[in-house]
Amino acid sequence: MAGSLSPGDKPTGDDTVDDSAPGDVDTANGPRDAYPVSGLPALVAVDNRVGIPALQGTPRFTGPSTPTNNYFNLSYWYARAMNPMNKPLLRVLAGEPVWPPPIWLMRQAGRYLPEYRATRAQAGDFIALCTSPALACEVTLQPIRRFRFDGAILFSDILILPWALGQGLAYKEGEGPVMPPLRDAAGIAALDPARVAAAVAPVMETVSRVRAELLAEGFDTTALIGFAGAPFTVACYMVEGHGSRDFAAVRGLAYADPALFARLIDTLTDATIAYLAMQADAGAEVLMLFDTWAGLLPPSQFRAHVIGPIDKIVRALRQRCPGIPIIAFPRLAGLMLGEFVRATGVDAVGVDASADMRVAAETVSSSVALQGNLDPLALVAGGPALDTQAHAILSAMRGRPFVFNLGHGIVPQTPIDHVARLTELVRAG
Ligand code: 1CP
Repeated sequence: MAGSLSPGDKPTGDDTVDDSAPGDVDTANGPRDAYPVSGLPALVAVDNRVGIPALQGTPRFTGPSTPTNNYFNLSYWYARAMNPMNKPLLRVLAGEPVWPPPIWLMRQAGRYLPEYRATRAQAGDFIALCTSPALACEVTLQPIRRFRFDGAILFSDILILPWALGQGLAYKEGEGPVMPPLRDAAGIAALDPARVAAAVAPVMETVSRVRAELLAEGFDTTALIGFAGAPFTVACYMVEGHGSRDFAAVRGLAYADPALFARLIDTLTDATIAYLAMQADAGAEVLMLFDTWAGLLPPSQFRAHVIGPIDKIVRALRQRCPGIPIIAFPRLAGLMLGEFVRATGVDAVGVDASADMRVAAETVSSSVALQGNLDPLALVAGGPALDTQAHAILSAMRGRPFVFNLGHGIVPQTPIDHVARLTELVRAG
């Protein structure tokens, strides 16, 4: 786009402004130099929850390129990018049945991308990657540059919060996260909420950078998703000390010492409220809670340790960050899905691949968006299996607020061209 002012270009004064859409960029050529918008992250943070009235259709100034005209166009483009109604994900989360539906994929940044593996190698350690704003911003944007997803999810991990509370954490190659198991009152008392803000400051800087960079690279329809693990799932790793199939230690502790377990869940609930509010202040436009292991619990425990804390988090965030949409993913909730949504009042619910989306649609009020639920292994398989599965989800969801996603995270062996095929197919409606 020589001769035009596009989001990543620095105006030189001798550009002629063409009439291409402000968001048009040639993403195939990779990132452009960021437009020098000093102070933008601060602006983003302030404006985030205010929104700007609909500007769609506002004519773009197409006269000669002068600093004033370029400023006009840049302001228009900025206003457009700040307008939530230009972002299909935000429209769906506000209850609108946008079609074709927005799409993003859980774990969309990760090992299936060679550029992720390169940045990961550069960072060395996984925690170093999560706490380096420049590198974490880079890996957040990598899948957006390839697929222009409608949601960009902050690159971090659900275990950064317990790490910020003071629990040890390491990521071992081929083994996943490991933490010293926390199973007694002294361990829980040692968790220190006062150290969280300083420990997660780099994550907040990443949020602000990603928000500014999305704008600078022309992704003005992509919404930034901040996230945390839900208290039960985070407690699973903290008590067990590592991943597990059944998390027997945490489930056992919840029965054996309910008061102690409640103290852990309460500490995590309060810390999660603060952590998510910080992300909203830093520029996240959507907040998501991952409750990966919710489905391990029988109904009474599900109500106590999944619905209870998430309800408290949602109510607190409605007060502290009014207007910010909240998605929850209570994986394998099964027959508890409807009660979960009614009791927590989330704006959208992530549905795992075990659920039939038609049944989910009957269970959940049509004002609440559904998100899901393609089997990640159908994405690995590609071909007719992928097409058939994706079309079945689309036809079940047509006419209601819906966000296309996987039923769980993308796996490392996923071929990149299958992701490209899926985005094409979903965007064809
Ligand atoms: O590079 C590597 O080898 C590390 C792999 C990795 C990645 C890419 C881990 C370790 N975490 C992440 C990023 C991550 N994790 C994101 C942001 C990126 C994105 O989505 O694009 C998010 C949202 C998470 C969330 C997360 N971490 C969850 C909830 C969602 C889910 O997948 O169920 C859970 C359970 C974790 C814990 C965790 N962190 C990492 C691993 C390998 C695991 C799973 C451990 C296990 O139980 O086996």
